[in-house]
Amino acid sequence: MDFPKHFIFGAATAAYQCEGATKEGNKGRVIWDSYLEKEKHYTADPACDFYHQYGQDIENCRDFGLNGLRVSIAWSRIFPEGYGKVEPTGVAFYHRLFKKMIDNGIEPFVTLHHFDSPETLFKQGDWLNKDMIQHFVEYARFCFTEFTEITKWITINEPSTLAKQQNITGTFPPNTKYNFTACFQQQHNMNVAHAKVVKLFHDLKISGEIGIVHAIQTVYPYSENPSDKIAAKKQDVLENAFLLEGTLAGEYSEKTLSIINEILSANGQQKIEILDSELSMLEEAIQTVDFVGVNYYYSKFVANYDGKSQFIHNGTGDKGTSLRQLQGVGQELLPSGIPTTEWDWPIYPKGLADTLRRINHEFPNVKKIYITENGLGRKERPDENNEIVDDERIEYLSAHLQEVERVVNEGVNVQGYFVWSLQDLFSWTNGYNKRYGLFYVNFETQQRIPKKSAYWYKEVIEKNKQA
Ligand code: BGP
Repeated sequence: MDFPKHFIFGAATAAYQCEGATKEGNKGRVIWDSYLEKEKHYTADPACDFYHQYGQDIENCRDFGLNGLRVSIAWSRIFPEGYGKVEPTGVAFYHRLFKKMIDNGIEPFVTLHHFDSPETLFKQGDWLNKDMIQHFVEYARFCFTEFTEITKWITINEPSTLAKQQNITGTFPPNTKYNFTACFQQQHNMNVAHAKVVKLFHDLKISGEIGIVHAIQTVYPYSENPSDKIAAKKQDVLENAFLLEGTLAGEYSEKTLSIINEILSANGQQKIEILDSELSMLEEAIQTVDFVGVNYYYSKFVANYDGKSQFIHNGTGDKGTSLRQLQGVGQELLPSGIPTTEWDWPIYPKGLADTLRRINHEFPNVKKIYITENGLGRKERPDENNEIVDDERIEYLSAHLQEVERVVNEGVNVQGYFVWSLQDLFSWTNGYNKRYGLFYVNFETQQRIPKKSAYWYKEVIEKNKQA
C-alpha cells in the first residue's frame, strides 16, 4: 500500500473509554457514571487505566511506528460542573499527556466532546438545551488558549451516533426511544455548537487546524425497488445528510429538510426549530473549517418498512440478535453474501470508499479528510503462548486501508488513518467483551500485549516510510 508522504498512521481513543480514574483529580461526574452504576454490570473504572498508564501506551505507539493518536479531553476534568471553576489537576494531567505524546513523535489529535457531557449539563437537557452551546464554546475557549501545544482540534465526535442513541434507539442515556424531533433538534444544535467553536478558533487566531468527526455508515437501498430507494434516502438523512450539510456545506438543502418533515409527520412528531441566525453561523463556519474526520465501521442496507418502530440492540455479541426497524424511515436488512461481525455489523469495505467519494463530490469546501476511526470489535483472549492472533482484524483493517488507498489514488485528499482503538478499552453499550485494540489489555493487571494486528500495522507503516 502506498500513501502520501506525511500520511498519519495513527490510532484512536476517547477519554471516558480509556482513562478510568473517574473519581480522581476532582473530576466532575458525567452522564454515564450514574447510568452505568444503576443499569449495567460494568463501569468505566478502571477501563485500561490510561490516566495512569498513558506512558506505556504512548511508548507502544512510538515503538510500533505510529505517528498520531486521537485522544479526547474529558470536559469534566477541566470544568467539573461543566462551567465556572477550573480544576487545575485536570489541566495538569492533559499537559503531561500531550507532552509525552509530542516528546515521542506522536501527533495529538484532540477531541473536545466525545460522548461525555458533564452531569450538571446533562441534567439541564444536554445538547437539547441551547444553553449547552455557549457552555461548550467557553470550554473550547479555555482549551484553545491553555493547550497551545496542540495543533489538531476536533470539536465533536459523532453527533450522529450521540443524537440517535440518546433519542431514537434508547441505547445511550437518557435512553429515550423513537423521539425523532429530539434527534434532529440535537443534530442541528450540535452543528451550531461546532460552527461557533470553529469561528472562535479562527477569531482567536489559534495556530493549527480544526474539524469535526462524523460517523458515517454508508446507506444503500436493499434492492432496486423504488420504495427501498426512498427508505435508504430517508435513513441517510437521519444518519448522515443533515449533519454533513450543516457542517460541510454550511446550509441545509430543501430536499433534506423536506425528508426530515416527512419522517416527523409519519411519527406524529413536531417540527424542529432552526433560527436564521443559526443558519448564518453554519455558513460562516464552513469558510474556515480545516478538515473532516470520518469514522467508518459498516454500511447499512435499507428496505421499505410500514410498521411501528422496533429496535433491539445486540450488546452482547450474540450474532443475529438485533432488529432495526424505524417507523417512517425503513428497516435494515442484510443482502446475502455480506459477512457480519458478532455484533451484527455488516463488513463492507467498499462503503468507506463510497463515503469518501461522496464527501469529495458533494462537499467541495472540504479541504482534507482523516479516517478518524476504523476497526473491528472481537471477543478475544490470549492463547496458550500468550499471543492474540487476530487475523480477522488484520483482514478487516487491510481491506479498509486498501479502499482508502484506492480513493487517494483517485485524487481524494485523505491525510491520515486511525485504527480504533489503540488498546482494548471500554465499549459504551457492550462493556469489556468487545475488544478493538491493537494492544490487548488484561483489565485486572493492566498488562499490555501487542496483538498480531499491531505487528501487521507496524509493517504497513514501515513500508510506507521507505516508499
Ligand atoms: C464509535 C465511537 C467510539 C467507539 C466505536 C466503537 O462510534 O466514536 O467511541 O465506541 O464507535 O463502537 P462500539 O464500542 O459501540 O463497538
